[in-house]
Amino acid sequence: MFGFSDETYIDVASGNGGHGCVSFRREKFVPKGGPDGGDGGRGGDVVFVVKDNLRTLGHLKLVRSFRAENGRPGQGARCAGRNGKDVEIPVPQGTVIRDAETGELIKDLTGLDRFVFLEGGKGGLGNWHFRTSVRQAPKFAQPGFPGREMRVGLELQIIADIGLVGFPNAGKSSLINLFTNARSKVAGYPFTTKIPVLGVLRDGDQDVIIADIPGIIEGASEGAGMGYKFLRHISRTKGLCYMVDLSDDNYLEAYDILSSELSKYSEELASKKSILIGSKIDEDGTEERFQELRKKYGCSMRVLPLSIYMDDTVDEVRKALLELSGEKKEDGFTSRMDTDAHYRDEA
Ligand SMILES: Nc1nc2c(ncn2[C@@H]2O[C@H](COP(=O)(O)OP(=O)(O)OP(=O)(O)O)[C@@H](O)[C@H]2O)c(=O)[nH]1
Ligand SMILES: [Mg+2]
Repeated sequence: MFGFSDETYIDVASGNGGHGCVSFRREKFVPKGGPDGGDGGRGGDVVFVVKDNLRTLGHLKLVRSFRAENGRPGQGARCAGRNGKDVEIPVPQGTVIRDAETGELIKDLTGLDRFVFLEGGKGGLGNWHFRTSVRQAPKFAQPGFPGREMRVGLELQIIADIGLVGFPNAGKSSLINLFTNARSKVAGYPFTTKIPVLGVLRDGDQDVIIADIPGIIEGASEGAGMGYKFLRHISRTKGLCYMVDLSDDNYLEAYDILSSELSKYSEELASKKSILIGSKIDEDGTEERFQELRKKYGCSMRVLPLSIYMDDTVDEVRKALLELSGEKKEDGFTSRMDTDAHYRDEA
């Protein structure tokens, strides 16, 4: 496999069982009541909960330790101790759990809602369990059973929701840096981006993953420029965001060239839901060029202007990206989060 992966490790511990209680009944006129120590409560479990709105393991890089509550000890009058609360660890669909030491696969959470990973220790029995005809006053109870601790590795293959497609220098990396946590290199020369970069656009509790791939040029399918092998990283996206540089003289042909290179790679990719961005609308003379672009393509897809320096265009593009990913919300916000997603290419 190749692609983007996210990984981290966390320390988890289930709760200890509470100790059984040693106690004797005390009532008026009953000087030596029988044993009545209650049982200890169960320790809480470590539970992985699969959340559809999560798309990366970024949130587990901030909090790395998860400990379930211990069970409470038993009490007199045969009162059982309270059970410890489970600790729930939210993870995205498709997360894989490994032993952090050996790397051995423990569980693939794909398709599951919940997975009880470590059970809490059982509570100890109170002393009233140990009364017999010859031992009417047991002065001992059972200790609680310990919980388990473990360091686990978590791993996730990430599939981008939106792929950015454009000639070199069109402003793709500037766009991903604007809307996501990514820090893709930006410079005024072609092929600045040499390997794909992922960024997470956060909208409320929804993650939208955007992939910035190296620029595509005419003939990429025959190996020109950096070729088109990077297209496979956007082949499973929900939609594409084409970018055309309005300050470049090829602004009216750019989309056709890009889309034809994509269809040489895969018709399915070329026919994905798309939007078209005319970038650098702050440059001189680009307004008229943008109107031409919209006239030419406006019937077949959404065509929007963008300048990274103009907030109104930025807001519109952000909304369009959310819509394209199918997860639009009215008043979302962007926050930056640490994904540390890294790129692996074994081909
Ligand atoms: N005036 C203006 N310049 C922009 C805008 N967006 C990007 N640029 C500039 O355009 C140049 C290329 O931007 P990048 O974001 O690196 O372009 P890219 O598409 O990622 O380029 P490659 O990685 O080479 O394919 C940089 O000098 C940016 O500063 C914009 O909205 N307005
Ligand atoms: Mg770039």
